[in-house]
Amino acid sequence: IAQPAGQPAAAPVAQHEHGPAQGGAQLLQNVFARSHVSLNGRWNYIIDPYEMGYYDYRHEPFDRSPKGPQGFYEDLQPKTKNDWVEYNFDLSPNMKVPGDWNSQAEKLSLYEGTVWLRQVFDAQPKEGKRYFLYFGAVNYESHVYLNGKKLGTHKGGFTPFQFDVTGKLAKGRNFVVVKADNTRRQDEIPTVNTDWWNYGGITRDVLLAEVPDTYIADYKVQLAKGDLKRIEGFVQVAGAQPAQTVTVEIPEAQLKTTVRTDAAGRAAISISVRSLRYWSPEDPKLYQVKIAAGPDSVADRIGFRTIETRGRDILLNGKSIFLRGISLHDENPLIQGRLRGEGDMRMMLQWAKELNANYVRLAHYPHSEKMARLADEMGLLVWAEVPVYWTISWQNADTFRNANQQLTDLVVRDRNRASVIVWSIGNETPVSEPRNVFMRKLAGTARGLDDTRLVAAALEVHREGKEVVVQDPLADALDLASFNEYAGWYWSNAKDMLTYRFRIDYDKPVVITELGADALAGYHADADTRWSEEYQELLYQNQFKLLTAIPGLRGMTPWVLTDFRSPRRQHPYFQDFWNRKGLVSDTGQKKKAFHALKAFYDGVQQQYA
Ligand code: GCB
Repeated sequence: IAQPAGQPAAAPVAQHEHGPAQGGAQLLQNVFARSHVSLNGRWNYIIDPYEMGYYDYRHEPFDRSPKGPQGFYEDLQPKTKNDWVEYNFDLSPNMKVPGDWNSQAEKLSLYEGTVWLRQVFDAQPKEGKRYFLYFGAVNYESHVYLNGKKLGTHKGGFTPFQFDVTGKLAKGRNFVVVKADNTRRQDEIPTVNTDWWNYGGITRDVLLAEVPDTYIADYKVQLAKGDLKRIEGFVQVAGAQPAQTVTVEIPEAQLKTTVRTDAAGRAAISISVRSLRYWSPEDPKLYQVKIAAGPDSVADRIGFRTIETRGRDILLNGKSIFLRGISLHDENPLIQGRLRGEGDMRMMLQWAKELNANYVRLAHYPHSEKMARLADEMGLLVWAEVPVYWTISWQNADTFRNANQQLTDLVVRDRNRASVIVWSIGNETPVSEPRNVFMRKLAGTARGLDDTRLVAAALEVHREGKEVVVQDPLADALDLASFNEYAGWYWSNAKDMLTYRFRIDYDKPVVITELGADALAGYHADADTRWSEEYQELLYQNQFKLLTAIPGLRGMTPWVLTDFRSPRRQHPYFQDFWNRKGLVSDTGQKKKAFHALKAFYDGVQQQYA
């Protein structure tokens, strides 16, 4: 949730289609295509476990009242030999942005708390232009200051936010200071307990974007739900004169429409389609889409496809498909840390391609916008998720607002991506009435913002004797019967699991969101021995036997593409802070189960060809 400085913490729940008026500023659609300067690079940083750069000795924040110059955001330099200043960014170490801090300094590897980061940059602001300071993601809570003045705060480690800095930039030298705090808290999203590394810092791009004073703030250009013959959506103009004539053009498809926005800057668009090459994993065709309004124009690359369910089928462009998927985290197994850029992302998606996957689950939080764009280009369908994971504070209204905002920001950011077919509102959340209410409202938000995709969640199973049962009151609000099941690992074992069978009483496509087993790459034993590659391989083979007996099975994303770091994984030999359920190890070695899954997917592909 982005809050401007000096505003109350509770923002209204945003349900309207063109995105919320965020605390900071409404997100600019497709920011990377705008005129901008990158603020990526080396940022000086100060580790501040006691937050002494934020609070005075009475624990009052410096930035709430004129208390004097001790807040680190002022970036002070002593002017005389007598000046008292107890910090110094220039003399402090630096780290790469984007980049999590844990992987950049030994001291920070297990750190959870506040780090201050500062970047100095040059600007030449022009009259008649608007400027936005954009952050792709900062984990978790950030306070942002420009030239010593607070711009606002933001919560949520994986969604973008921005501040309108028009009129706040100096000609010449400027400095931006970010207080990033990755402390885990029960009432936040995610909560204290997760099975992944709590990487802190500015983990995605930072840039300063320039747009005309009247500008295209947002748009959606997609096929209408279930209609291969109509492109629908909207354009939202903002700034000085929001009432504008807008054109949306797809030159290669010879499509064009001109509409007038209303006083609030909004225009619905509807274009009938003669012929299009529809986007699919086999043919990930992207068209250049040009949008112009008054002094502004922006171009995007957009694919067109429909996605629906009918009974137990998932229809892509009207044809039944099977989701040959794999789950992945936003983490590089080879070089510690979050994925740093397109090269890292391509490596991950290339491994998925080598599995003969047509689908990825980007777990358990929004991955980078670049990842979704890469999936568009490489032809991979995407399940996108928010970190509503395990034991959230279901009854806390602020917690809900936060989850709802993170979901909103994800949907607004990615709703032009053909690859994204599922909005996931959470993972393994324990059934209770407050949870059902919370999650149903999230499902409503996703549908309200985008009615052209599926809404789902990774549910859980329980066992009744030898039956594995999927029964969740939330299922009615979802498009898929999608669930995690760890047959052979957290219950039963790789052999005896075959004595179970599934009972799923929903007339919906069944998609297994997780299954898996830990294996230490290179550890070979018989298939009865846990942690061995042979055990993991047998478990996969027996999973295929169990799962193909489910009539509605239409896809799966086993857990997980690569080994990943987790503080919960304590076995000193087999784990050592690694979750070893990867099909690819932390040295890039493919385990036996990788090949088993690929062989299975090759067979499935034949059936669905
Ligand atoms: C799960 C979670 C996932 C864990 C995985 C595991 O059910 O959704 O985040 O990492 O199990 O390995 O236990």
